[in-house]
Amino acid sequence: MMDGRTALAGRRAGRRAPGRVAEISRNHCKQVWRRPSLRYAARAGQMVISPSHRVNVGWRFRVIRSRPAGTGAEGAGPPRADVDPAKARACWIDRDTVAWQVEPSLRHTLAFSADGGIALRGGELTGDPRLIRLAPGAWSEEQRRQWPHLASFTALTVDPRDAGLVKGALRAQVVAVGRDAGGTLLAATGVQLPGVLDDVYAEAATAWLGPAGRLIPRLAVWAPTARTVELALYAPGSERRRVHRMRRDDRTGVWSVRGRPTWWGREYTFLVTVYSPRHGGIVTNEVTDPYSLAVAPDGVRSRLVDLDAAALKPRGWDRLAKPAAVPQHRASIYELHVRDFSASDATVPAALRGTYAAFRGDGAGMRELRALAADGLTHVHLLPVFDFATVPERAADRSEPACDLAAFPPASERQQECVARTAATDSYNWGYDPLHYTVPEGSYATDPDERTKEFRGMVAALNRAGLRVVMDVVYNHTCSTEVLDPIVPGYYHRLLDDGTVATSTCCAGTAPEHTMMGRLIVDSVVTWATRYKVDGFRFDLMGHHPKAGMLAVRAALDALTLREDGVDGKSIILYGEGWNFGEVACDARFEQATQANLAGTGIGTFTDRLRDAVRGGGPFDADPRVQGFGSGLAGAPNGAPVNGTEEEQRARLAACTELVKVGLTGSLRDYVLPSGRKGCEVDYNGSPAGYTAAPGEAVAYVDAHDNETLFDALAYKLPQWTPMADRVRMQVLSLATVVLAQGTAFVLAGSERLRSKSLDRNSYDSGDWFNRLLWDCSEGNGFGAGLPPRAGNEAAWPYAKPLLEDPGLRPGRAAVEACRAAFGELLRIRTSSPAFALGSADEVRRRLSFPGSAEGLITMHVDTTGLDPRWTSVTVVFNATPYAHVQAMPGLAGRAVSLHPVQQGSGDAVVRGSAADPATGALSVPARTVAVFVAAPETPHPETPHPETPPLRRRP
Ligand SMILES: [Ca+2]
Ligand SMILES: [Ca+2]
Repeated sequence: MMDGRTALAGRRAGRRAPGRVAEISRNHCKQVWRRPSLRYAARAGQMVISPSHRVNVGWRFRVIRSRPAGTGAEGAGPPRADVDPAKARACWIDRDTVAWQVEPSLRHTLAFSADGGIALRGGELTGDPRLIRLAPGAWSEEQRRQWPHLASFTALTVDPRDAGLVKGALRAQVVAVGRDAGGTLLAATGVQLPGVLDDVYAEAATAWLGPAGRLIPRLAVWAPTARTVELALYAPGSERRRVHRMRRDDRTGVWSVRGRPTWWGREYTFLVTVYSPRHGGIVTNEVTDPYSLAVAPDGVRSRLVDLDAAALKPRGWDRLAKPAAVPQHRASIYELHVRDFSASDATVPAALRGTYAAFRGDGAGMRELRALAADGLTHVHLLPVFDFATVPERAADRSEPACDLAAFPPASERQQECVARTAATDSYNWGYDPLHYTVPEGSYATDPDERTKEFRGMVAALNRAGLRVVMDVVYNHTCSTEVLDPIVPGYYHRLLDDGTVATSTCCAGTAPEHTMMGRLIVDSVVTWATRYKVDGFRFDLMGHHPKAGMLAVRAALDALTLREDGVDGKSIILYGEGWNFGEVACDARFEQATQANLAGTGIGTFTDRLRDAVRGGGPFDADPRVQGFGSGLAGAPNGAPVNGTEEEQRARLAACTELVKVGLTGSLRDYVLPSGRKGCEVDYNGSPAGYTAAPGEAVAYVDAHDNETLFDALAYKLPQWTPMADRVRMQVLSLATVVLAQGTAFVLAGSERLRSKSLDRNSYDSGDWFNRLLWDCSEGNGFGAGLPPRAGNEAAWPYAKPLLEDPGLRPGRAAVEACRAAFGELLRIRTSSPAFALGSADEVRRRLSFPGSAEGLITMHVDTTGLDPRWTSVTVVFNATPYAHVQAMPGLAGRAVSLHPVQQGSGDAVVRGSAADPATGALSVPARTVAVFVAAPETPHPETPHPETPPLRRRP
């Protein structure tokens, strides 16, 4: 997930050939290569359940009747290049205007046919269509602003005499036509409709949609282009169904039906009869409800439920007490996958492993989460838990690896071979393949029909553990075009110039810039916030959303109140992937929700800058041994030629050190570093390193679900002979750059215990085995579980094999426990003082400084005068070198400086060896150590605690 390039090489690129994408840059866009990768096993809405049995898993969709009319070039003679009604190169952007790259002097019309009969035969159009006349027009400023990618097209204006035909045309096949004065056909193409639909049916934006009602159920679906929409209501537990007519509202294009109380609990679908460009004719699509609040197993039908029903609520749900709200600049987040959490945990009853219900018990994982909360962790962020396509929802339909995986050697190919055999049908996938945006995933429930109640039980359990809950949401694409598109063909997905669906996100990219897709996102987020009490949202590929859409989400959440809605919407945090690539790059279609564009909004973005500077290199280096600040670049060279000469290494260390400093400020764009450069003037691969307007807009991280875990990255990069104790120290030092940074701190679950995926860089479908999260230290950390899956990792196998075979790289209990303890200390230090949550750019500028340090060291000094009741300053020394250093701090001379009380009580004797000399202010810091020093007021006097200062939290 981690940057434009990561997104590509990571789980998203599907099986397509390499292509080019743009990467963010402030003033220009440069091109970088996309690399193909594998992520989605299930494509095109079909999933192989067994070799002989395929089921539809798309947003339920099948063509019932089809009357193909043969649209497309056919008949005698080669078609002219501009005559191809099967493409859609014209864009009808509002009721008056069509944009088309066409010779303006032609005579233009929109030809439309209610029965979809327009086709090309013998160089002429068939089908006796009706015509809307078009005249050459001019772009208005507003149109240019709204449609920048079309602004070079010819604007054609609908003849006012034909305005009355527009609504009829929108429910028909439409073809844009250009002829010369003699009537010869010179241009013809299909028409993209989203703009005109948003204009003509603008009132739909506030119409009620989806299931509603308490006693009498109502259902409504937006399908403005449909000829008819009917409701198919299924008999309980049966394939028998009754079809009910639905009434169309001509102002909104919404079709609705009032039901009977007996309908509650029943399964339903919509039968949408509509012109489908893809099928070239009128088809009837059976679809699930885009506003589904419940679905049958595997999402094959929607289910009519009232989420207020007692049967869907765990005990105490209505009175659930939330942990205290945490502002984004103080949040610390633990990224967790529902299966990883308990699938390998023997302390959880076998039937509950890998499920939502595992969070309700008292297994090792829950005990650990409570301990982390006590240390200061504030949020658990869950990888996709909305309904996705790639895991069969009934356990009986799944099959798991049949081998004794633990019996194979540590660098064997056998584990990954065995996992691959069942990957398409096992219980595991990250889940970035949305089916139903507003329904919990069913495979995580002990019974898919209990998903709502069990999901809520998980939220309640996490909240009761003192942790708020963030959902990873993936509104930027659907698992295929069989989701949403069959309801309003050509509307919900983003279309490229020729009318094909954009797939830069990996898959069928949605178009949140279209009104009703944008509204669906807002409505879905609000439903999760109010009906499931979710405390935060992480937007996948947020840069593919308009900034305006993200602000609409923020505004909708901000409007939620405890009194009216049961939740305090302002306490809900929002952050995401602000990468800049694909067909939307560089604001090509709208102002994107990218890193730099979101400055000032309070919406956070992941900072790939800090990640790369600490780990070294980037996620796609052909040679994974490139070193960084936290992986040996400072004084522990690994000897790999890829690191360059000693000169080059020193230059890169200086650059990485500067990037880490930018990260520590909360990636502020205007903070002036000791070098004299502002954050935004520091280079990161041609882009500004600093880009936020406030530290809460930065999400600092050194690892996440994408790419190798931090432990695995260090395994590649640290010299192979590095003792395990030193590996732990570099892991802790790397994590400290995140936990002690201004802004949101984000860690992958398990990094506090050296989690390894056996060097797997893309474990989206690597099964439970490679994704194991081991709470029992005696089981190790997952390193040496075999060569990682061939797909996506094979090129790195020559590097991986000798490492996986090396017993020196497999940590024992003491190493895991030491890392976990040190991480807890970092969290407790973070929450011990407002120094680490200054909140605003002004405060950071005023209080935070970087005194000069030796090469390989970063010293961060925070003046907490008047802010912290106990201390007047906090000084952190990150010593990334394998040598002890003395950091001169003349400003601390004569002050009551001491090691932070948490570190004075540390279980790590090395960190306890850090010392301050009060006479000179000199700070002695051992090798590979982060030491934190605090200065007490010179004349101690009683003070009242600052209201914003959280109490020092202690482990239970
Ligand atoms: Ca599912
Ligand atoms: Ca799988």
